[in-house]
Amino acid sequence: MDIQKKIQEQILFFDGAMGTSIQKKDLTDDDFWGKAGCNELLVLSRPDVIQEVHESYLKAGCNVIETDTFGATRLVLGEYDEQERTYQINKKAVEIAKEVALSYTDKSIPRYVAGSIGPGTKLPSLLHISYQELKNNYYEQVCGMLDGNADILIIETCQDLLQIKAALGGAWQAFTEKRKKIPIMVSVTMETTGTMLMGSDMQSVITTLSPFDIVSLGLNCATGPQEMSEHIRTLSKNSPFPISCIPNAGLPENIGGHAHYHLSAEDMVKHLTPFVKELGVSIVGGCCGTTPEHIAALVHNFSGLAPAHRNIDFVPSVSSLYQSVPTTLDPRPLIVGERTNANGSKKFRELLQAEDWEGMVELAKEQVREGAHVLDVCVAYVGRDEVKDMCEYIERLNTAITIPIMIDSTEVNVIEAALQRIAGKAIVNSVNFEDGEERTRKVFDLCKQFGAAVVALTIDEEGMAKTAEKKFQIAKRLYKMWVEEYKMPPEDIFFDTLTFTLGSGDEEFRKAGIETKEAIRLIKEHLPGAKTLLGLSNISFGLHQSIRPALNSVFLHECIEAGLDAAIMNASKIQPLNKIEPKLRQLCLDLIYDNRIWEETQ
Ligand code: THG
Repeated sequence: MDIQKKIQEQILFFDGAMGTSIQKKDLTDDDFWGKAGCNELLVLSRPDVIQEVHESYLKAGCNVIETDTFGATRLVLGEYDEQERTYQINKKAVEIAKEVALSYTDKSIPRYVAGSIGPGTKLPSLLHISYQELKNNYYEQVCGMLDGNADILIIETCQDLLQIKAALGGAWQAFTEKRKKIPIMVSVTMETTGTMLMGSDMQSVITTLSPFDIVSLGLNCATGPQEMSEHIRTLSKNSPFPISCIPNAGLPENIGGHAHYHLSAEDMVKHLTPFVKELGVSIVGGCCGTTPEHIAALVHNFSGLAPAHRNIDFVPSVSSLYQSVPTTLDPRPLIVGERTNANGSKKFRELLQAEDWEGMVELAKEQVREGAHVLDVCVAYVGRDEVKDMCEYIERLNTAITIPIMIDSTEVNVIEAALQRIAGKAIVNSVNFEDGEERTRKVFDLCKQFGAAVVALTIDEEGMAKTAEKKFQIAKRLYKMWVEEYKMPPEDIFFDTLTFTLGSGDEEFRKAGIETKEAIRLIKEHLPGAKTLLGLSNISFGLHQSIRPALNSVFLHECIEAGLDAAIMNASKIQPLNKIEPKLRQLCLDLIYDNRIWEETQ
């Protein structure tokens, strides 16, 4: 039976602990070829032991056994000087598991082998390792697993969202090269602090992983089921994916220098029952300290059950490493801070020239305090290396800033370098059809690979669209490519219906505001799910500083009425309408709507 179909219909049972089961076997140094602690080496040195562990869980009735490959990456094996066996260990581990699983497969109990992919020992968000090197590690591991014929992959015990993206990237590279795709599960570890080790809360996990093609999202390790309760509740309510729950047999207690796990099989059943019967958890199993007895008890109590129905309220959002932010806020708009832009802020430009990275981080933080929900980041500056500057800055912002990042660059390689350093779900600003479809495809490829949202400008081969209808037609073309060709979520594309300034006085541009506003309305009406965004200050370029904030504020209000979701702006300069002098406010409206009463009466 197709494993994905199985998850929809029945509870799927994973096995219990591998590591703690191995510990109980009292193996000698020789069993590990002198590399005690390198559990993955047993696949080669003592395959019979690994086989026994698998068999004990299959006898307990589980459907899925996990391979003994948790630390089988070049990097971790390298700590035992066994890196050259990486591919071999992964392939062999799957083969061992497959052979045992097949011998236990019959029509009544389907059995599968999941390639276990652990977090490794280095965190990319802490700059211990680069995204690319980590991705290469996972690529090699997954190649071995695919050649061993694994049924599914589980990226588990995840501590850093960026590490998950590297694992997904490595897996897809292997799928592409081997022309073979298998389902991927992701399972994160929530510490007793209530977040992942890197500080991500459950909602940021959901948001960051939501664009990816994974079959389930859940929790394993660190704690017992009780401590997972709030997180499971959050997943149940908000996650678009089936939920897995693979807890330890309780919180580990240190007894005589050894970790001890105290939850009995009955305790485990008791705590997991509401997860399955009320919250719709559909995949269960055990992590550290669990035994075949624990798994047998789960199977005994939950088999034949259909997962409980969930009323999922998925809120389209973007995320930093720490927090998720809905992209349609109430009240609108989503404020995208504009001051971390080398073209748009003199102060930022000077800090960049002085390479005062801490000062630049401080400017970012200032905008958070001023009320920005997302940060637009542009470091393009003539005579400087944009890739290098983007890397320096993003590496700092990733852990220093609590709000999501919008990467503002026209260069594909700059966008890629930034995405490799952002743990959360970012927004890429921007794409358009000015140079045809090829460049847009390059950026969409990156968005797909990193699970990023995108800003799409209403510019095509003929230039920047001036009328509402033309802006809408270009948006429709971009939407089709994003949604139909790239199968990306419609709520992850933001259309920027770019306005020309009303400050030029040119006859040609007097209706620029009206056209932009009307285009927003058309997009919100006809392109389901799509978001809209504006670089607000464009409307008042060239006008005197005494009127710019007022015109920006009035125009923002008008566009929000038409359905605008987000604005790149200076949060500290926006004025509430009732604080703008009525005469000035009317002047702004007349300017926006091209009411020529001033000309006529003067
Ligand atoms: N759409 C999208 N992205 C964009 C824009 C857009 N990115 C860049 C820009 N436009 C938005 N960012 C800014 C940043 C600053 C200003 C305007 C837009 C600005 N700065 C002051 C000025 O020029 O007078 C200077 C302030 C200072 O030096 O401190 O107005 O439209 N998708």
